[in-house]
Amino acid sequence: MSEFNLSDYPHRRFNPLTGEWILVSPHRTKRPWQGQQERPVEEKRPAYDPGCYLCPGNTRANGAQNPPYTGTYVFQNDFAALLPDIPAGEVRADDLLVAQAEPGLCRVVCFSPDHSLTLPQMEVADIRRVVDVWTEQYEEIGAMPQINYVQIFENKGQVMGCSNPHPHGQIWSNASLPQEVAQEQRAQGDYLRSKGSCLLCDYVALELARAERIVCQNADFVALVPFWATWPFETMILSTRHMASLSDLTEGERDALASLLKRLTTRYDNLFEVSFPYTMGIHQQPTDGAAYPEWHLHLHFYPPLLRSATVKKFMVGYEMLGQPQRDLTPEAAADRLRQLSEVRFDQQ
Ligand code: H2U
Ligand code: ZN
Repeated sequence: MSEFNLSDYPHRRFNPLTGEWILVSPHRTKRPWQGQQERPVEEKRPAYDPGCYLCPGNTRANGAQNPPYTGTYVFQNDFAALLPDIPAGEVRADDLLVAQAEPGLCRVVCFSPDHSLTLPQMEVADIRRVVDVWTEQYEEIGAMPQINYVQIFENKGQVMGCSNPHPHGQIWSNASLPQEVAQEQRAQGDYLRSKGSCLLCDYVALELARAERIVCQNADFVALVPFWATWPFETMILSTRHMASLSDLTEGERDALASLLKRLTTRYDNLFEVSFPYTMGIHQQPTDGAAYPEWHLHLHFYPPLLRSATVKKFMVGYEMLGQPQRDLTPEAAADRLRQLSEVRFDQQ
C-alpha cells in the first residue's frame, strides 16, 4: 500500500469556516470521464418580456408597477419572508419549545433592465453598478436599528428554485445572525484570538502559495475552489486585502470584483455550455455597530451541477444523516475550471 494522499484515498476534510467536516472519495472518480452527453439548446430570451414581473414598466404580482428603469432597480419583496413591523415576543417551554419573533426586511435587486442577460453576459461596467447597489443596500439596510445582518444573494436557474430568468438577486436582512453566518463568525473569531491573525487572510495566502485550487484572480480578488468544498464546482471569491464588508472596497476594488465576477461566471457557463445554475451569496460583517476585526469579506458560489447540464448533485442519504460527501476532488474541480475559456461559449 502506498502512502496516504488526497488524490487516491478516502478522507475527510475540515472546513475551518464552519467547523464541519466533509467526506471525499477520490477513488470513485478513477473510472474514465465519459465526457459531455446531453446539451440542452439554450432558450433565447427577448431583451424585454411583457409577461416578466421584473422587466421595466411591467406590473408585479401585487399590482405595483416597475418604473422604466435603465440600470439597476431595487424594490421591497412583495412576498417578503421577513417583515419589519411585528410585535416582539418569544415562546419558551422547558428549553424544548423555543421560538423568538424575528423582524427583518427583504428586497429584490434587478441587475439589468435587459431580460435576456445573466451576470456573465453583462458588461463589466454594468456588473460594477450591481456591486455599487449591493454596497448601498448593505449600508442603507444595515443602518436600520432592527437590522443586524444583511444577506445579499442570487439564486440562478430553475434547478435552484429561481422563479424568473430576469437577471436579479435578493436581499434578506434580519435582527439575529443567520446560522451559517454565526458559524463563520465564531470560527473567524476563535482563529483571530488563538493565532492573532485573520483566518481568511491566512487561507488566501496559503492558497496563492500552493496554486492548486485557484481558478482565476486579479490584483484584488481571488476565485478558488475551497479545500473543503462540498458542491462539485463550489467556489469562493475572496479579497486579497483584509476587509470586513463591501463598504471597505475602494473604487478600484469594486471594478476588480465586477471583473472577477464576470470571469468566474463565464467559466461556469463554459463548463457544460449552458447558463450555469448556482446560489451565490456575500458574507460580510454584521451591521449591529460592533467592531468585527475577524470578519473577512467573501462570496460563496454553490452550484449543483455535477457531470453535465442536467446531472446534478443531490444531498441525500448519508449526506443528510451523516455528512456531505464528494467524489471529484476540489483540486480536480479547480483544474477543470482553470482550463476553461473566459469568453462565453456562444461568443467563441
Ligand atoms: P427568486 O430570486 O428565487 O426568483 O425570487 C424572486 C423574488 O421576487 C421572490 O422572493 C419576489 C418573490 O417573492 N417577487 C416580488 O416581490 N414581486 C413579484 O411580483 C413576483 C416575485
Ligand atoms: Zn424581465
